[in-house]
Amino acid sequence: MRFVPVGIAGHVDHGKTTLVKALTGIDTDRLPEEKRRGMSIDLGFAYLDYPEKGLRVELIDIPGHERFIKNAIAGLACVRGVLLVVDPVEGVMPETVKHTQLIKAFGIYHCVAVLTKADRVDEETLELARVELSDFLKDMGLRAYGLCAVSALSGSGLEELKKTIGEYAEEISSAGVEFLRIVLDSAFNVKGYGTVLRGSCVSGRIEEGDSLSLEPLGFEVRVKKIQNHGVFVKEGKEGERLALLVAGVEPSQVERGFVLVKKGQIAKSRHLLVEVEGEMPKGEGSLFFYMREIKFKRKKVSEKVYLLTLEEPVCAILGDRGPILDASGRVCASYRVIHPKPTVKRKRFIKARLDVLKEDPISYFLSEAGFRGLPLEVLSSLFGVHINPSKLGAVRIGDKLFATTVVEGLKEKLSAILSTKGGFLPLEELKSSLRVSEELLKYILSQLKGYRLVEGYILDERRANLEELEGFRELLEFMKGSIKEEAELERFKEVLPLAVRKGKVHSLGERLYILDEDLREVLSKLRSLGDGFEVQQAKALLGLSRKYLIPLLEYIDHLGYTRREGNLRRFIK
Ligand SMILES: Nc1nc2c(ncn2[C@@H]2O[C@H](COP(=O)(O)OP(=O)(O)O)[C@@H](O)[C@H]2O)c(=O)[nH]1
Ligand SMILES: [Mg+2]
Repeated sequence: MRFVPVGIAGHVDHGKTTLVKALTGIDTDRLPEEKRRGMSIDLGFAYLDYPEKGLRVELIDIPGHERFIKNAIAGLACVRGVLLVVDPVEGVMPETVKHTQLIKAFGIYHCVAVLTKADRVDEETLELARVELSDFLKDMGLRAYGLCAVSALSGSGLEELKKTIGEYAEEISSAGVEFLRIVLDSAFNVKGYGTVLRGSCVSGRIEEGDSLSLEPLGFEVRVKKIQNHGVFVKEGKEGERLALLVAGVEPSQVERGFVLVKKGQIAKSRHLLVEVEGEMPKGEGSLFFYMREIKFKRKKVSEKVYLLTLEEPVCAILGDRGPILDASGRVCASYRVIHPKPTVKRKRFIKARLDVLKEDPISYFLSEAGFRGLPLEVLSSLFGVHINPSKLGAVRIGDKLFATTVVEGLKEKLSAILSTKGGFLPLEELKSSLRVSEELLKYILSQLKGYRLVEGYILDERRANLEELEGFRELLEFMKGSIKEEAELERFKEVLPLAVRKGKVHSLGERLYILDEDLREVLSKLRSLGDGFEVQQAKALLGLSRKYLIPLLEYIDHLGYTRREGNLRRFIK
């Protein structure tokens, strides 16, 4: 079954709640206060089934009174379509206008228009109202899928409206997002069972037993049972109203607008790059991220683009939209996320690449990541879908992606360095001076002809005598584990001085040599004897003859690690 969430918008008392009841039999004014005042305060949820289409329209009734505008915003945050309800006697009213602006702020540019209370007006009034409403929609840039006149009282027009809603919902495409996001609107405790979280599944799917991450808290919660409108189901999916029995959180810890995601899918971020339509608030501002109002600080990047720092992190993806409110709570603009997780926040960097960001965001993300590379799952997280790396035209090294331009640039830089500095360049040194990862450096080297990596050194095959390089490697291999006499190293006499110069081998004097790593091991063994030691102790520990031991200990003195005090040597560094 497909689920399409449709919101019911319109001015207070224009007949939204009555219409939902007439269509579905469900009374969405369930709070005692709503009953007493005869007015919707919070959101109401009902549904309309179209079994022949395999479709359930999830209806979300919102309060029309201006005092509850924030509940109305929350109600429209997760819908994919709208019924815009107008009373033909009153016509378009202030909340009709505000709700229409809100719908657009959330990126919806269509609706089914409904004139209610048709029993109360004559044909002529109805016709006038029809004209007024359709002009209004045209002015607002909202496409009316249909314009129906109904009476909830007499039932006239209801069948036709139901049919129209079904056809409308059928036309509404999926959000095209694979990763799960369930936006929560309430949480409560059911005696004997535990915490129930209710919300709308914006994208993705879940199954019983899934472990989810409750954001922004970061709590892990486990889904024990799933319901859709009071019926147990094994899985939940896009568009569906869900009640989840969960373990891992108390109802009091959950606030409206918290989001459930799968671990490692949509990462949260405190920063968003957004494109804004309308007037940014002069002073303090807030935005609605789905059902949640969050204050932000801003940095202007260009006429319409802002870098926002949110008071609370959100799990956003590219293309998320919503309204922006000023300090008085008035909706004054709308935003569209053009980068859900900017890592480079310098205005100049962003501004220079705005066109790229808008036209080819992947290129932007790759160039933003630069030498660090972009892990594939981070890239996927920005879009909310599994990205296929083979189609990107980027360079893939391990689990990271690099822009081709970044790799080419580095290649040039490295060639230039190597051609001036020649062979025997330590990889470590290059890694830190270029600030690139070993993986990337090795990849580039493998692309450059004439260079090789031997024992942590980059060797220029054209300049260095290859035999010499081999000898270098063999020397290090040969010396492993023991002190060697010069005579033993006869066949390495060409490369020995180089090895000493590079610090790979130490000359102890007395024509004795030791590998750097072996010397370090000797030092750490000696330290195990405590602050100081006698020659006898060192001899027993290292198992060396005096012929080797004395020059070795004197060399260590010479390096400043130890000082001789009579029979004793003390560590001084
Ligand atoms: N005559 C008539 N009254 C209606 C109709 N629909 C709603 N009403 C009345 O209009 C008032 C407001 O309706 P309600 O559904 O609460 O409006 P909402 O604020 O938009 O949810 C109530 O008194 C309803 O009984 C209708 O089709 N015909
Ligand atoms: Mg109502």
